Order: sequence, then structure tokens, then C-alpha cells
Amino acid sequence: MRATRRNTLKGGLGAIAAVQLVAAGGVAFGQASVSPTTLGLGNLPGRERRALDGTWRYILDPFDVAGRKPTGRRSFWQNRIETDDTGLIEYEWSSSDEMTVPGDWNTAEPELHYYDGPVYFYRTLETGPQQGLRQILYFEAVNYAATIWLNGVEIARHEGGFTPFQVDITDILQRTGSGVHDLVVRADSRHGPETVPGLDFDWKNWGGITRSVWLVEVPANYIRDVYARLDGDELLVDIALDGQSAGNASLDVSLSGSNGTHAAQTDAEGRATVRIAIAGLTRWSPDAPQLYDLTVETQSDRLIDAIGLRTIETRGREVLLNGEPIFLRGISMHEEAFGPEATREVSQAEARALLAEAQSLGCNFVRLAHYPHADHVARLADEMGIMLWAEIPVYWEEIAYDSPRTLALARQMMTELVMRDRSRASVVMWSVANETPQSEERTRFLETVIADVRSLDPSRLITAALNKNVDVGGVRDGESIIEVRDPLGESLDVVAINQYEGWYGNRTPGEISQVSFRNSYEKPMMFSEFGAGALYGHRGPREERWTEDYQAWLYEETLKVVETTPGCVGLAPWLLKDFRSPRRWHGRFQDLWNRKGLVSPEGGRKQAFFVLQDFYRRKAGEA
Ligand code: GCB
Repeated sequence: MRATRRNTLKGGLGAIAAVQLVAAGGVAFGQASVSPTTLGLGNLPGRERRALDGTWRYILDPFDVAGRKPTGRRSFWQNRIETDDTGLIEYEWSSSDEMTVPGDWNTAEPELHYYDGPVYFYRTLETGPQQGLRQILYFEAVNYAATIWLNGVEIARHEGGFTPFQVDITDILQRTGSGVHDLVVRADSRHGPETVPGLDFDWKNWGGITRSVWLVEVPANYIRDVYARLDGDELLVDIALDGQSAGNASLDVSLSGSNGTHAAQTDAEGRATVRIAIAGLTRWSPDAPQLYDLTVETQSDRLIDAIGLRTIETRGREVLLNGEPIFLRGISMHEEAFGPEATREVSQAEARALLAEAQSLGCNFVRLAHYPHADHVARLADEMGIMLWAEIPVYWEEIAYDSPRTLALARQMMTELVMRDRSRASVVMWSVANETPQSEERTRFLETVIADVRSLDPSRLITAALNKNVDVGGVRDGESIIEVRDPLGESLDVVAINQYEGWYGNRTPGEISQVSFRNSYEKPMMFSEFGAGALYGHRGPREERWTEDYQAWLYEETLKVVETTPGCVGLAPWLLKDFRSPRRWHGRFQDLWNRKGLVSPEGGRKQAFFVLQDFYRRKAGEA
């Protein structure tokens, strides 16, 4: 079965989806013949859908034998049963172990805590062809590489652990008819030299079907995507229809709170743009996170999305929200829920708790590090009034910046993220990378990704967290001037830097005031990270590392520098909550957790939390 993409994207990005990305570790199942839809359905929550979450069976293949040396005996993608004429079969789905989807296998089973490799998942899917409807399997995220089979036939592959992909199974169902179908997913959590991220990253590599799986039903002629953003006093709505009657079709668009319905006609390719005057409607902001229902209706389909109306732009060294300068009172955060043991799966309620903690800290901005967080996070932020930074895991130096395969992968990931979230008012910034080493290849690589983002979504700011090894501009009277001179800065709207004065390197927190930061670009600058490790409850003299007191002191000193840095539009210190990382080995203080959180895994607030909270209260008062 060939899953074809029916629409290509304007701006020459169509080629991305044609790239056949082989699973990490070079696993390829015969000739690559399928490719999942990269640019598929927008607005998942607005669709008719059935969750395929719950109990799935699983089989572990630690040596990747089935992938590398497939035989009928271990063809896990088929639901085979041994009978006299089939010969030996060394697995049986109906007696295999069970696991809950969505979830990560690391916390589901104690013995899988550090398992890194392929796992096959199985469940049945009861459905059949439906007159006038298309049925689409939608995976919110599988970490890291996924292969999907329906009734033993490979129907899709996808690489990248944090973005959605989908496959239209309508035609298969037409052929196979109604009944109980076998659905198998292979999730391979391994990374390699050409993956994104690469082989080294500072978070736990949670493996599995980590977000929900859906069977989405859309009419044969359906609204595939709606992209809404402000253009001055007008809402600009781009609509893409799919299906045989997508071209020259009529549709209606309306926005709650504004008068009337706007009729339009699609072009031959099924696209239309509608402009809606929004004078008099409330602009979305952290102080007033007002949302309006945007409804698009065709003859056969109707899609509603709750959207916020706001602009975000820069003016010289300022960031303007709805035309007014804004200071980003931020915090960085990984996607891990509160609790004694972290998990990758973060439910809506858990995501809300994390964002609410950021708001208690006084934040109006959250950096979602270092990869796309779940779909519901930006929706919650829309509702709660939090601006977001959304990023892909082009992270550190172990990315093959000279590899066309890796570039295609990064472009695909960024595209999947932007297509998913580009109507969310909360997302104000796309970040293309974190702490990448300076080289020509790196800069060219990221400039290509940036060009994609600008063509997909010209309405947001683009940034990247630049490396802490910024050039030292000079030393004067014992003072160090650190200037941001990464050539990538040319292509960014906001220059963001990660800096760890007082933690990494030789300076103590007391010496942080000797440093001043400069940005050589006539652009806004922000601190995308700073911080120190502290074990919750560990108190002592402030000179002692790992104490809450040291961390609080470092915050006090760094915040003074933040205040005096010219053109500094905000900060997102590292980070809200301690998180799991296998490369944090200190037995006493880390115990395989990165302890730079302002709160402990279970939510205990450290002293530095209150230092930053005071600072943000003051900043909010100044606004
Ligand atoms: C960084 C990275 C972040 C790490 C952090 C640390 O610069 O961007 O992912 O977790 O430092 O704790 O060292």
C-alpha cells in the first residue's frame, strides 16, 4: 500500500515529505515504499475522532532481530498463529505483555527504565469503510522512529519523537472491508549520528507511543487546514480543502464576536483566503487571554477553532505585543509531569499544573524546551494567557550539520510543529536550535530551516538559543564584556543566549556582576537560560554548591545583570522543575536528575523560586 500525500506545500517544501527517512540505527524494511503525511490535518481537537489509547500488547526486540533479519517466525507486524502448515512461530500477540498507551515504557515497566531500542506494539482496530468518509490514523508522537502496519502491511514510517504524523487508511478499508484489523506500531527509541537530536542530549530518552493515537473521521471532501493570524486590523484566514471537490468550492467563514459570515471560493487547488475586520474585538494578551470561535464551513464539513487575536513583532531592540513593548517574564520547562517519578506523557491536567506553577512564579512567558511539547500545551497557554517559545531538538554539537538527511529531518520536524501550532496565539516565537557550535555548515543548515519557517508562518518571531561560548569582547577594570557574535544572529528576530556564569566556569555567583553582556545586532536580546543545581531541602552557606542558598544567590546576582543589559527583552531561566537526565551522575545531589529546577520533582519550591518571583512581581508592576 502506498500512502500518498495529496497536497504539496507552497514554497517548494513538498520535497520534504518525499524523503524516506530510515529508522534510527539504519533499519530499513525492504524498499522504502511509504511515507506518512507530513502536512496533514490541522486542528485535531476540532475533528470527529476516536481514541485508540488504552491497553496495547508489546514485544521487546532488544537485538532488533526482526528488523534486521526478518523471518515469518518473528514477523511481529503480523498477527500470526501457529497452525500445522505454518511451521514454528515464536511469538503470540494474544499472550504478550500489556502496556498503556500513551505512555513511556521507561516508567511503565521497572526493567525497561533504561531500555533503548525497538518495541513492537499491537492492538486491534474495529472499523470498516464508511460511505462518504475518510479515515485517518493520527499519531500525536512516537519516540523516536515509528513504523506502522495495518493487517501486516506497512503503511507509514515517521522519524522524530515529538511531532504528529498521520496516514489515511480509507483505501485499505475499502479493500479489506469491515471487521477487526491488526494495528502494529514499531517504536524505536535509538538515536544515531544523523538523527535529531543526535547521540548526546541532557534529558531522558523516554521511549514509546508517548502521546495519543486517534482514528479521525473526515468527510470525503474536508477542511484540511485553517491558518489564522492578524494582519493589522484584519484577521487573515488561509483555508486548504482536500478531496475531489476541493477546487472551486464555496465556503463560509465566521468569527464569534464579529458580524456576518464571509463567503469565499477556493482556487483550483482547493485554497482560499478570507479577511475579517476585527476592529473592536479584544486583543489576546497574558492580561486578557480572550479567545474567539473561528468557524469554517463547506458543503460537507465544518471546523471550529478557538483563536486569540494578537500581533507580535520587533522594533529595534524591543519586542512588541499588539504594538506595545513587552518584557518576557519567562521560565524554561521540559515536558515532564510533577511527581516522584517523572514521565514523558503529560496529561492536560498535568500540563495545566506546570503552566499554573509558571504563572504563580509571575511568568507571562514559557520556553518549551527542547522539542515540541504536546498539542494541548499551546491550547492551554492560549486559554491561560501565557506566551510560548516552541522549539525543535536541533541540540548541541552532535547534529550532522553537513548531512542532507539530517537537514531534511530537521525541516520536516519544524514543518510539522509549525503546521500544528501556527494558529495558536500563545506561540510567539519559533526556535530552530539550542546551543549549536559555530560553523559554516551549521549556519547554512539553520538558515534553511529558518527560510522554511518564514514561508510557512511569517507572523511570528524566530529565535535560537545561542551557545554559551560567546566571544569575549574585552576586559576592562576587572569587568568582562561578553558579546553575542554568532553569525546566525543575522537571521534571527530575537537573539537569545544561554549563559551559566556562576555555575559552569570559574566565576562564583559573587563575581557575576563583573560580567556584562552585549548584543552586536540591532535586535532584541534575551537570556534563554541561566541557573544552578540545587537539591530541594538542602540548605547551607550560600558559597556551597548544590544548596538552595547557592542557587538563590546565583539568581540574585544574575538578575542584577539582566536588569542592566541593554536591549534585554526578557529571560527564561533554566528551569521550572527538576527533570530526569541520565547524564547527571552525582550520587548525592543529582541521582540522575538535573537539579536546576526552581521546584523539586514533587513541586517543593526552592529559595530561588521566591527570588525570581519577587523580581517578576516588580517587573509586572513596572509594566
Ligand atoms: C544547557 C542546555 C540544557 C541543559 C543545561 C544544563 O545549556 O541547553 O539543555 O540541561 O544547559 O543543565 O547544563
